[in-house]
Amino acid sequence: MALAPVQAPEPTVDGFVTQYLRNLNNGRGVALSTSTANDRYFALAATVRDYLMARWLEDVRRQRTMQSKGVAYLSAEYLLGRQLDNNLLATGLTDIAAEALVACGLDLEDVRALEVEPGLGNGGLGRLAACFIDSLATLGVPSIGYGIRYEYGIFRQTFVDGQQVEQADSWLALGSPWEFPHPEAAQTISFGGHTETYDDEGVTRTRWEPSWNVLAVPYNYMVPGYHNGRVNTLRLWSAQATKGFDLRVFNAGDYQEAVRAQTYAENISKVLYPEDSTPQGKELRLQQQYFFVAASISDFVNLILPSDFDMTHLPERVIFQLNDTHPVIGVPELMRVLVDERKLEWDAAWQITQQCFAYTCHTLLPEALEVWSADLLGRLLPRHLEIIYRINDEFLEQVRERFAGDADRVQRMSIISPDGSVRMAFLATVAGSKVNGVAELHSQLLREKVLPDFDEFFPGKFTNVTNGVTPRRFVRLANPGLSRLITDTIGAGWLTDLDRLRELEDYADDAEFRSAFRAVKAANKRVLARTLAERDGLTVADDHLLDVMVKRLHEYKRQTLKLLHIITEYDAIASGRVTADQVTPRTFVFGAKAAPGYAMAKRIIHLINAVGSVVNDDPRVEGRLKVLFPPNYNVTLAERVVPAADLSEQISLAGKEASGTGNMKFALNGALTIGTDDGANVEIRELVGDDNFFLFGMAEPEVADLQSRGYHPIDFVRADENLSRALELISSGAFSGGDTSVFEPVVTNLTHHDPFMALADYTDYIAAQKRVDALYADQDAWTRAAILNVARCGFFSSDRSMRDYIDRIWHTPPIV
Ligand code: 26V
Repeated sequence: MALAPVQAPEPTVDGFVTQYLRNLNNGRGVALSTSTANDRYFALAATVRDYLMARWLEDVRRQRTMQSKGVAYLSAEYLLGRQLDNNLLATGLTDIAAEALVACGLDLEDVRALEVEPGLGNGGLGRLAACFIDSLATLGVPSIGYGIRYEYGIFRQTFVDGQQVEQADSWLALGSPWEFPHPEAAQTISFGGHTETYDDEGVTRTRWEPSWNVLAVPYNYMVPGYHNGRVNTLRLWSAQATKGFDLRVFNAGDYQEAVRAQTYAENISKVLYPEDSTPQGKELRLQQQYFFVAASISDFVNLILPSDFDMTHLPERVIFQLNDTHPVIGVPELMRVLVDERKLEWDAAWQITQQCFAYTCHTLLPEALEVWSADLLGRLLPRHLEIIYRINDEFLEQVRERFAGDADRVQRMSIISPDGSVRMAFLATVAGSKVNGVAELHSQLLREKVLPDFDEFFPGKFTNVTNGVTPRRFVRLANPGLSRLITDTIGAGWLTDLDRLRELEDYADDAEFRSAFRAVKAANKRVLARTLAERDGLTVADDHLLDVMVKRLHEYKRQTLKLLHIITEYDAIASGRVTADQVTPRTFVFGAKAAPGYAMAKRIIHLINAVGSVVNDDPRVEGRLKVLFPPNYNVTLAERVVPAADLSEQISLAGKEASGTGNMKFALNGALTIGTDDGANVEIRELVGDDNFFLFGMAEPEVADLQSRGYHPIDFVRADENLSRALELISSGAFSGGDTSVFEPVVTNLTHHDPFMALADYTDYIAAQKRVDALYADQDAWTRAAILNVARCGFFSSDRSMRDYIDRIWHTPPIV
């Protein structure tokens, strides 16, 4: 008999029902009548999987046998969001599934609500990785995503008396129907010990004698392309103790120690670090990084490539894309594999390695660039430290040759800093074939301010790829109403060719289209209102301007500036200078998690909640200003908030936000942006036009100028009475029941040593908000501008980002 792979079930309602009941009975061991909600969700997920399986197996087989080059995306984070809806959409089965469930007496809405999103990322960087793998599958690029299967993802945020309290995110408590574990294919990953040299038929080689090992168990996830029958793989690694290690200790009679060792090993993939942008140099984090990178490189080199593969041809088969510095330890790891294991000459190995890596930088904050102490590296990865030293020695030798006598430059460019630690961004830059920033401004500042010596030394190495977002999740799934309107107006096809949104420009002046567009926005607000009512017991008025700021809480993002605007509006009413009916009715929505150790960020969260309580409860406001702060902002909530928003707040200090990707999601869903000239805001404004964007604040050169002249916040307080009143309200205890101490640190920070100069942009921000009010008063003009935002932001599809990576960095043709 022919051993053909499985066939997909019939894509009909009957076929779906049959397969669904089979999965419920055989997979879950329950009858429909005795099933739990979780059983019904698992069976549905399994059924969708069944439709993807044959394609997946075929694509995996092809990627192993083909001779062409593929991308291995290395990322410590993937902020995936829920999978069910996305996979139904990709397969085109949404309607069939809905009908099939009705036939079973069930409701798709109810069943899909059971899915817990895998929060395996902190914010923009992790969500970007998720958008990229979606686009790679949709474009049909041979690729695999590698990362860590954290047992606990980003913490669940709750508020107690307005203050953030973190809870463990046990997303796997009920299991996940989307993963395929392969314990039999585990890789052994080593740590510690020492190195020694030995004679190998006249050649001196180095051997690493590690002191302990863990197992890296792969879990595979399907990554379906949109309507193209392609399914790529995301492979996340989970740490497990090796048997041998426990046994040795166990035989020595110390059972407790054996169990402790096991726990130690399994800790490696236990929890996602919730800090974004302030690396802490923690040993466990370095273990996580090496763990997943070593497993991934070995997986590709030893398992995906044929066993007799000639490593000198490696660059023709793979490019390892480094998502920030987190996977950069892969550079010395590949060198170790090539030199110590495959016995290549150092120079040949270095040639190969340099072609096999490329590095994306996602920040400009100097404190966010990772460094590892030589001490820690030497203890955990002694061979890698040696390799890094040699890479550095040879590199600095070249620098000395090119710039004889310039000792200063040599020190500036050294991968090893004067205090002896390893600068991972420098290592990535020296090793990578390309280095890219994530928006035009960011890439420019990266070249000019962060790594200018390297830009001079490696002409042509630096490039830009502006970020993007997947329109499948963030337009089609999140905003079905707008999607329908677009398709009815310009036809299908835009979802995989987002530039076609341009065709909507003509309709901005069409009154009928504008009213349909407005109706969609109103419906989305009602959906959000229902979500927030059910989820958090919050009420959203449907006649308010919805003004949204959702992103991680960080001083550089300046949630405080948004707060000062709210307080100023409130103060105008509370002091009797205006009556409530003279302000534009607005609902301010915040979503933000603070890193658990970031005290100032947590205090700002407390302040937002405190201001919310006072403003929301003051009868003089007559409900015309509302502050809502639903806890635990995540991808699932983003999918409700973004389509409902009128105004998108992108107000970071110019030069600090590398790109932002929320800004793109809002613009594509017809919100107008109020923003500084920062990150991708710059490109959004260029595309949508000045009339359709509320620009305010200092541009980056002005920021630099003010910094060099000396920033004196008090000057700005003195110059603007509204600002001094708003600050005084906080100081006076108006939002803390008269207690003047609670928020004093926030005010002191803003007025004395705020590196992000929030007060310098206040006056201009308020002026820009007045322009918002004015335009909003003219609903036709506002809607026109919103439509033009949608029409002109097709550039921000992550499909375009992926094409840019392919053209500028990877040179990996899609397979058709
Ligand atoms: C750094 C660290 C340091 C160690 C602890 C864990 C951790 C986790 C993440 C990071 C990365 C910080 C950089 C980052 O997230 N950058 C954001 O990347 C987005 C995608 O390119 C971009 O849109 C945002 O502007 C940028 O802040």
